[in-house]
Amino acid sequence: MREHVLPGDAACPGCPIPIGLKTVAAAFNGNAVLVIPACCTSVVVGTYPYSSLKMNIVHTPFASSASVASGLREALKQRGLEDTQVIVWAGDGGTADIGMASLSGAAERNEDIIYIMYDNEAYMNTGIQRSSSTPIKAWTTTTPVYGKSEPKKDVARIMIAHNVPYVATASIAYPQDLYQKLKKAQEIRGFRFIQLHSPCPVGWRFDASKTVEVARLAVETGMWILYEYFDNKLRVSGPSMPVIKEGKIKPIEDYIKIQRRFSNINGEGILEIQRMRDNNIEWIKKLL
Ligand SMILES: Cc1ncc(C[n+]2csc(CCOP(=O)(O)OP(=O)(O)O)c2C)c(N)n1
Ligand code: SF4
Repeated sequence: MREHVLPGDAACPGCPIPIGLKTVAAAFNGNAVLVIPACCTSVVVGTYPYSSLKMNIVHTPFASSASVASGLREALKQRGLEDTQVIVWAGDGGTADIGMASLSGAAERNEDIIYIMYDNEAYMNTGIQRSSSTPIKAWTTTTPVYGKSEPKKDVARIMIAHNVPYVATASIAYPQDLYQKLKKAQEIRGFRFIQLHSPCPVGWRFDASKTVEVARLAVETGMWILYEYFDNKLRVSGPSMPVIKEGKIKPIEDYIKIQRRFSNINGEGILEIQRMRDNNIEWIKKLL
């Protein structure tokens, strides 16, 4: 993977993006075209000929990534390049908000593409603005001081409702799990969606050395649940098994207190987050 993800990129220290990109490059051995709408990754990988990612990249306008990917897929098919994967790599702002219409259209048409939403839960590149994927009570520069009033939009669930062949959630704390999911997605044709939880030290206000720890705590506290959905079945992934199957779950305070974006939260706010987490777990359990 070193051949594809080069050192010396423009990411902030502790950025989750290179971890995700390394795993993608390893899973596809570089045989992919990455479609990237405006986001931190546009800056991290840079533009030709100075790109830090040695893969084919198409930088797209914000709202059109899934449409551009659909067109690329068709063009590659016409040239007999069926094995080259077309992958959208987009942030939560570009996916849950601005790209939602083209994403929904591509999913409904069952386009033969892989869509990866790396979810750092805000618009980081333009200065930590709230997205619809920002969790309830989290601070951003466009939320009240006591945090966001609305709950996180569940894009993976929206994709399941589109009846696409493959939907998964993943985390940068578990690259092997992500790798296996990318390999699974590679075996399947049609629309595939992966939502990758990606804690951002700058926007979430934690020390740059703690990115993987924060990501792991999200899973261990049940705030982020890893699963796959295919053949009309939901399967919980290994790292989330203790939470879902054995009820082994860490208190949400372990996750919340390590990040300063929740520093103005009170007891009622913590209970509200806990209710959301418990509802999510119940939803997963009903589908097992
Ligand atoms: C149509 C349009 N509106 C706004 C922008 C400015 N812009 C560039 S990156 C960005 C934030 C992207 O957020 P997200 O998709 O969550 O990715 P992140 O920056 O967090 O990696 C915005 C608003 C733009 N490039 N194009
Ligand atoms: S703001 Fe966050 S996601 Fe963006 S480059 Fe910096 S660490 Fe990475």
